[in-house]
Amino acid sequence: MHTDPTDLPAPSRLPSRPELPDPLEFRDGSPVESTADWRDRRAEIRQLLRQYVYGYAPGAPEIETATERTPGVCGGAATLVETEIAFADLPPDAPAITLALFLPADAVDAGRSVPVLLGLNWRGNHAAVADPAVTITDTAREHGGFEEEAADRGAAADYWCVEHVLSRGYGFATHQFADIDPDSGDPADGIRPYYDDELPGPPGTEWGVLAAWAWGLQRCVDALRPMEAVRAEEIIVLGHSRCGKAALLAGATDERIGLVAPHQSGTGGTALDRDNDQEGVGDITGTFPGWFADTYAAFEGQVDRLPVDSHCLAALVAPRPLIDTAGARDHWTNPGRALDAVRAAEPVWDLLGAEGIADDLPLYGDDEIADETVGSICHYRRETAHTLNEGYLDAVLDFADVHFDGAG
Ligand code: GTR
Repeated sequence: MHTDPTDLPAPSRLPSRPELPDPLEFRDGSPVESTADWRDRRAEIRQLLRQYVYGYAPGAPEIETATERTPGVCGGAATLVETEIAFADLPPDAPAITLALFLPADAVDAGRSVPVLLGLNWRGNHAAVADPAVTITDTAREHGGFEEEAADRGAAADYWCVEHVLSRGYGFATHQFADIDPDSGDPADGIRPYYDDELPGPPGTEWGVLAAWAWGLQRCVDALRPMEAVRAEEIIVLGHSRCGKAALLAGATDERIGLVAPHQSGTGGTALDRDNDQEGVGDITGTFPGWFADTYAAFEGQVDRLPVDSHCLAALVAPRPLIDTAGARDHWTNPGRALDAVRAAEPVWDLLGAEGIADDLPLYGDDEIADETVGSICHYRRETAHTLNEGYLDAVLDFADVHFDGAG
């Protein structure tokens, strides 16, 4: 089901289809009727998303890791494992990832492995907790809005709630997105230029920043999975806003990721492009021209020509669990069209024999997230604007408790 990318039509030559493309129908109109068919349709959707939305990314390079372990972090609640992830095929001065993994101390003491929440951060790993053991990287000093150490350490503590996550029996892993791409608007910055020659598509389909971040998250998965302290099948990828878009793309295109949790991811994330009266294709590609493949901007004013929409991206997660979280007052991310997307993706879970939506969605506020209330798909809202907090993290972890054996 891989078409030569040069054989795919330019956006203006794609047929207009105002209704959502059916994830269970091939481009040629034939139906997807079996798991084997879905493998082919999945590959087709993946390629269409690459070609017309996010751009083609390179394959997985060999990684080189160097790890440092510090027990007794966060007042004794955590062991910190910092891993430098470099790419064997790139020169030594090329971008590298500094991944901070916080493990619950009691699990480490008992020799127990844990599920891990993995997310991109904006300001640097040291902003996630106030403990001085966390390295302040050069990237953070250069790109994290760094001002002074005392104010910066733990500046995002109420956002990530790391100690709370650990108290629930989960590890927390994070790296700053600027390690891979600083989001400066200059395509010459970050990792992308190093792989220019390896991308399979025609001009205009090269990976954008979101695809680069997603690829970087997948390299973190490469590094985390072999770690004894990490349950390799129970890595959750979570991200907020632009990082939520990257998290969804990473989780959708990497079946090693055990659970996918885009948060307030909006356009380019879970929110559909069709009938989206909030952030449109023209808005997002105008403000952030580097985030997507160049082809995507051509759909401004003609989203009906997109052969995929965000429900197709969500469907690639199936049959794995997906929780989409949204702020009821976060209008720009269009929670309504995100909910429509997960609903429209559900038939893929059904086809694969997994329960999709169990109860009525959305779940809201203190609604219980438990075996009886959720299947493999959840859409959950809180009464907030654009932010991440403990309430959302608890929803994700409650959902993970349902799907992972004996977490917590
Ligand atoms: C907004 C953008 C959104 C979202 C957000 C963010 O300005 O329009 O798509 O990505 O930024 O990442 O903060």
